[in-house]
Amino acid sequence: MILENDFSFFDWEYLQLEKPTDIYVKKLSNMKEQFIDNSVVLKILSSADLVLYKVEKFEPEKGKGNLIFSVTSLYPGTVGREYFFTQGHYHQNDFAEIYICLKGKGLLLLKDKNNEQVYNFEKGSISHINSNFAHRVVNIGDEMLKFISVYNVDAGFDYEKVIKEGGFSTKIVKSENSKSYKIETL
Ligand code: PAN
Ligand code: ZN
Repeated sequence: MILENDFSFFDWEYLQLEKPTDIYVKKLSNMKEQFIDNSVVLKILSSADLVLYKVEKFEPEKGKGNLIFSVTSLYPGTVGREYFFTQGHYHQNDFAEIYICLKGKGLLLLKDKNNEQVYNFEKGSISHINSNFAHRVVNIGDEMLKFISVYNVDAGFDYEKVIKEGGFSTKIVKSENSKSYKIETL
């Protein structure tokens, strides 16, 4: 049976989910340890906190086998030389995920215990993220980057496992002339 609650509406002009079941933001203060330069983080936080991204979710039903549709809006900007990114996580359970980029220019970082990979992720990109990989998106453009994700309600978020492994060692920073990005590995 299809219920009224199973429907939502996505505004393609404003790339916005109407009537989300949940909205949250992640700020610099929530992700302090993730950035390379702690002194820059502390300096920014001493005057103001920064919203790095907003997540809107449409999660009609919690029961087993159901899906979540979510839209992430990742602001453009840098902390020191380092571009804004989503925190990144493994899934707690063995579920893959689809990411679809609606707008902007970014990179998708995937990691497991031993390896990290970097992929272009920009308007039109579709990525099927295997359940074994932690995933992070970096905004390397000068406009908001927006992407849809679709995943199982039981996928779960394991941020701790990424931290225990020492975090993502791939860092995306501004190049010396500030005109493009470069990839550094810690
Ligand atoms: C996404 C992410 C979202 C925010 O919906 O949760 O982009 O990123 P973090 O969760 O890493 O802060 C997803 O991957 N869900 O599984
Ligand atoms: Zn995920």
